[in-house]
Amino acid sequence: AAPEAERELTDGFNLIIDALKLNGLDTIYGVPGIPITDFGRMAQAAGIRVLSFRHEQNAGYAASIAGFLTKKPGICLTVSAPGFLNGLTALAHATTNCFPMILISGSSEREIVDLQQGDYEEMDQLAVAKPLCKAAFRILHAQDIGIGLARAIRAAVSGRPGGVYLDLPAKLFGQVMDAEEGRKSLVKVIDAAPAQLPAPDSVKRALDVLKGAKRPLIILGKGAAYAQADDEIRQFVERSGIPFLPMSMAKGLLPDLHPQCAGAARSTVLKDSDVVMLIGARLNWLLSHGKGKSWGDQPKKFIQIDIEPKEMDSNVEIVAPVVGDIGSCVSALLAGMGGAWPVPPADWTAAVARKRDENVAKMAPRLMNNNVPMDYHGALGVLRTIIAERPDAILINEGANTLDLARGVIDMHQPRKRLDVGTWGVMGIGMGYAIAAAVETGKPVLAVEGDSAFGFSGMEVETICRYNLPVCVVIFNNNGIYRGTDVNTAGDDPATTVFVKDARYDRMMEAFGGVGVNAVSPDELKRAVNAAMDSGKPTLINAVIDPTAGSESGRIGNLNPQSALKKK
Ligand code: OXT
Ligand code: ADP
Ligand code: MG
Repeated sequence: AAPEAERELTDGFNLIIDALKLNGLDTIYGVPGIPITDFGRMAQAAGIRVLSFRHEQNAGYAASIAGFLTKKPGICLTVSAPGFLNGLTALAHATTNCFPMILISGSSEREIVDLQQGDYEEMDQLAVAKPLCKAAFRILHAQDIGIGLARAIRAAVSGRPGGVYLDLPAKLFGQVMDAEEGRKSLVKVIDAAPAQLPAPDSVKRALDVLKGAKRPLIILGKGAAYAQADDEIRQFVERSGIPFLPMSMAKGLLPDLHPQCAGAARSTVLKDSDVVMLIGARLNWLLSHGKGKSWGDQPKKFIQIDIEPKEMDSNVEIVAPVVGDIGSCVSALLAGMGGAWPVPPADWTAAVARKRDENVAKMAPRLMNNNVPMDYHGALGVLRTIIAERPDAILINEGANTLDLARGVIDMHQPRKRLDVGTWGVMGIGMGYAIAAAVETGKPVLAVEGDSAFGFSGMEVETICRYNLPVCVVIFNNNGIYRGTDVNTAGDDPATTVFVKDARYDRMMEAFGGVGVNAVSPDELKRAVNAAMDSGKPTLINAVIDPTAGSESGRIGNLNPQSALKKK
């Protein structure tokens, strides 16, 4: 053995960096501070892209959507206790939405934390994280870094993807070990998300049910978009001839203008279908749990394709569960369809098309209005054209009216181009998603934001300018949450849902060197967005929207509890 002085050494800092790189994890979204500042510097020096945010929640949302877009776990890096907690919302969000992500957080001294002696940023982070994520691990020894990261990667991406917490106590970073042994301790994860083939019986059962349908429907969810089995899904839908309904983030998986798309006939297909095949979509609140008024009174049979067996029968009976990864399941279905597959009855497909065309025709004139101030439809009509002309741009969308109306108006043409509030309907994903979308795909990004929604992550416009990202933010500024017109009749404070009137969000962008534009008409909006998309310069457009135009909670006002004691 070489004498001690000549031995090549490595340490926790370097081993974590090497382990990340070995597994192709080349981007970190985070906020620096004790005990991870030097780690971030060293990672950057070692060629990892380290994007430094203004708040960990936004870095976390960025990591979560990076996971959705790439099928690799998005990495978020935070400091102890408060930084960790700021990132935790995003970790829980990733888990809820089935996005693979790893929240790596520095933590304080175990000995002090466990005796609750009041260390700097003391918190038992592992215990706090555990109920909110898919798995949580702590690494205490440098020689376990390789295995620890391998476990985190597998937990995040295999089976149903989700958020994983990785706890790295401050002391770990400086731990020294022999470099050669260190290299040997690293693990390159082989086949991190192994294919999960469906049982042949389950495939046959599903096809039998589908074949017997008179009014079949396919619902595509964001799990189908995540799976990146775009060709197989398209072939299956087209060979079956069945109308399909995309959930919000599955829009564009097949183009919204596809002749079989039933997005604009949503109520009709939910009510009148007799067999519904779910592909990577859960029967949660967004689908009214598969029962009740929106599903009509016709008896329904559900077929469900999902990688998570426990998802079956979660809300209603699933007569044909197909458990496996979507690529494998859809391929097996295609193989099982054989040469001749009966097209669905023409009266059904014609009825769906009729309803769709009716709704599209009803909306068309509203999209061309040139009202000043703009209403949602006038402004969205312009954005819809811009996305049609730039189908590879990524659309980020949050708000209430701004979300619900944009979802309906803006057709998507390619898979994974629409990223929005997801399963929780959460405000605050906007700027984090925009940053990660630009970084991970290199495509131009258009973020369409309610003025309230934007406020949850607005400070990250500095981050967008700092990294000079091709992001155009359009704020639908209607002076508040849902509508900008509430008044408080009981005192001088403004009503709880309104903001400063006629605020100029565009000036925020100018403060950091980006382009700011105030747009009051659809024409001005169109010019400004096109200029931003052409130049790729960070741009923020304050789109002035009629404060009376929106409705309470957008399309989900029915979820607001009502007081039985009406206003006095
Ligand atoms: O078939 P029918 O006839 O029914 O018609 C349907 C379609 O067929 C048709 N359609 C079309 N017609 C023509 N052409 C086309 N192309 C077309 N496409 C579709 O249109 C109708 C409607 O279709 P849709 O939308 O598909 O169907 P529907 O019935 O709406 O679907 C139901 C749902 C549930 C699937 C759908 O509505 C949905 O996905 N909803 C998601 C809702 C959501 O998640 N909302 C966000 C949360 S709201 C609230 O909680 C907010 N907060 C509180 C808060 C939150 N969220 N988070 C945090 C951290 N803190 C607080 C806040 C603070 S929103 C909010 C801010 C709001 O203010 P902003 O200023 O930001 O925004 P503004 O409202 O703009 O002011
Ligand atoms: P949406 O909100 O679009 O309806 P959900 O998030 O409710 O979609 O559902 C996504 C579903 O997709 C989850 O149940 C998840 O287990 C499943 N899923 C995710 N990835 C895959 C995959 N590769 N193969 C099969 N199912 C998947
Ligand atoms: Mg608003």
